[in-house]
Amino acid sequence: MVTTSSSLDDKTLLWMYETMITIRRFEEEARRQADQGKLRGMHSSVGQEAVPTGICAHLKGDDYVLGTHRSHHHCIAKGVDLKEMMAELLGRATGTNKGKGGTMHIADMTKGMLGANGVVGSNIPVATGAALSAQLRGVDNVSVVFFGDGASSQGSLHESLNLAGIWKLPVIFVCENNRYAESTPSEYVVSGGSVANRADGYGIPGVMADGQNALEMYEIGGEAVARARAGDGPTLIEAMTYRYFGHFGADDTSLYRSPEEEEYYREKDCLDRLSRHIVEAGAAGEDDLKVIDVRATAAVAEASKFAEESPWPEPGEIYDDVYISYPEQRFTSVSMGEAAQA
Ligand SMILES: Cc1ncc(C[n+]2csc(CCOP(=O)(O)OP(=O)(O)O)c2C)c(N)n1
Ligand SMILES: [Mg+2]
Repeated sequence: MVTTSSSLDDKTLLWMYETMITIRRFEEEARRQADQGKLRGMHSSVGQEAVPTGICAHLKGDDYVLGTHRSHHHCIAKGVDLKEMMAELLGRATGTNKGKGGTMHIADMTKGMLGANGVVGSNIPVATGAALSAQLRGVDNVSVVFFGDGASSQGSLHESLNLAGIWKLPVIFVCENNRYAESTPSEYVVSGGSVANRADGYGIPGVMADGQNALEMYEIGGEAVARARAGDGPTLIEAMTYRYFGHFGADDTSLYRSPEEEEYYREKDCLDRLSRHIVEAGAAGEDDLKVIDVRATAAVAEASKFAEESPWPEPGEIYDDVYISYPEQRFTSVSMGEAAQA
């Protein structure tokens, strides 16, 4: 068990608690909306709250985060507005992506959240590119990409690890190993014993973390972010975690995992452990934590109300913000055939 370091003050501890309880309440509400048929394609992050929270505690507003199909927790930890997120989930014009992205494609450039993405493994090179951009511009921003154990076997990770390794890019690769890719156990498909091991082949640090322990995520995240910011290059973190619910809403977990296994991980719940630590360390009392929970629940209820009362996008706007408008000249003054002959 990692203990509180001097850098983890009461304020940060309580920020982590509030962020994690907000994620959980948001996900519970999103699940209710999904059960009522108001949103589709929802992948719950309940159980995994500590991973992005411990890491994002070290990020500045203009650092970059990239996520996956299961990314509500990444967005909340990076400070994306709950109302705009819920509106996006419900497909409303007031959503982060004006209702055209949905649960799997939330992005908010103003918060450094460069995007969730439904294509497994696709954001890893994007995050590497964002880190390259920061390096070329000479700014100290870092880029963090979250991906799953399933994504860890995609070529996109290995190409990115190599490039980030040779150019010492300020990128942190965070594998959220929740033990399954849909119903496939990670130990069956991850060759070499662990994802973290793979960092050795690229000459960069690879670290295993207890993803159910917010304090440990904070410590390990802090070292990786400091390293990247100082120009010392990337880190690969494998955070061992667990999703409490199915891969998506209708997934029947009893087909591939036992109730005993589910119970085992629920007993290691990241929120329970963090709240126990906060009370034991004297950072706050149980009543204070209850107040934070009530505040988070109210913020989520307000987000849902805002989303439900928001307008749908206008049909005429369907192509707006979807395609890049190249300079007109490129397509109007020279036809493609003429351009090829030029
Ligand atoms: C390139 C690609 N292949 C397959 C899929 C279908 N798919 C969606 S989620 C998923 C499992 C991903 O597992 P993991 O990376 O462990 O993330 P988790 O769902 O556990 O968070 C798959 C295979 C996809 N979306 N994209
Ligand atoms: Mg997984």
